[in-house]
Amino acid sequence: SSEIMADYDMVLKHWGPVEADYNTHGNLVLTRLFHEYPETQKLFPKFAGIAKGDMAGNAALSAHGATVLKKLGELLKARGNHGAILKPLANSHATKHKIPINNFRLITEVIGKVMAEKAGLDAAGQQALRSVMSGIIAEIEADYKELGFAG
Ligand code: CUP
Repeated sequence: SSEIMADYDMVLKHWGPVEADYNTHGNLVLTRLFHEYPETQKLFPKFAGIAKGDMAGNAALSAHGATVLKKLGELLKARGNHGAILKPLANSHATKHKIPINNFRLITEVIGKVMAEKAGLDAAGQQALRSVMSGIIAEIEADYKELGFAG
């Protein structure tokens, strides 16, 4: 358990540049997610019609990307003590947005790459992010199962 705390610390050490501009980094994350994994663009009906070339300037995309990164920031800062944050997120993603669980793994990879380029997260830091997210994703998955969402 001190290992996972070191992982939280390593990622949090590079969070400053991200939280200094959630909109810009959020847009970068979702634009890249939709370019690298085009099927993910269909998950959110309000984004399905945005042309690839228009993503960088799309305010709705920036706003949702900011939301995603703010949630991740809250989870990181809670350092595992995140039941009250994660449960409602998992519930809404199962019952309202219906986001299959693998998409959380895909967005984790993209966040790692964006943080590498914009916040200096190195290979060990990206591995730390994967470790932190793997625990969080396992909790989301357990919730999905309880709710009967195949995910
Ligand atoms: O909120 C929201 O919107 C979410 C966020 C999160 C959750 C959990 C964890 C972390 C974060 N989201 Cu949205 C998510 C996602 C998306 O958008 C996409 C893809 C995947 C995931």
